[in-house]
Amino acid sequence: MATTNQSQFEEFLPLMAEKLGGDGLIEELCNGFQLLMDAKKGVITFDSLKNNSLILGLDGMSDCNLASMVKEGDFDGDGALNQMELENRIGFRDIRDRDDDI
Ligand SMILES: [Ca+2]
Repeated sequence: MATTNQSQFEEFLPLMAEKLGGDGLIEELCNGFQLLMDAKKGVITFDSLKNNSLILGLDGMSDCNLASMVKEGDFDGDGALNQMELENRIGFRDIRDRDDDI
């Protein structure tokens, strides 16, 4: 059912890497977690991501892509991303490799 979500998320990463550079992207996402999270819940939800999407230049992302980003990274199934889930989902080595290609 969620088979198409993966590719949407993967397309989003090089987009950000292009804007920020590989190292910048990692730094931004780690720091960005604090900015992107729902302050009450301490995790990133679809709503908090959408509300703060301008911070990371994601205002061009569709609701569908934002929802996929949360859903794909949500390993424990609580419908939100904690920091560990975010970092795991990003895959640091992947981004560094991609950055060389860009
Ligand atoms: Ca989760």
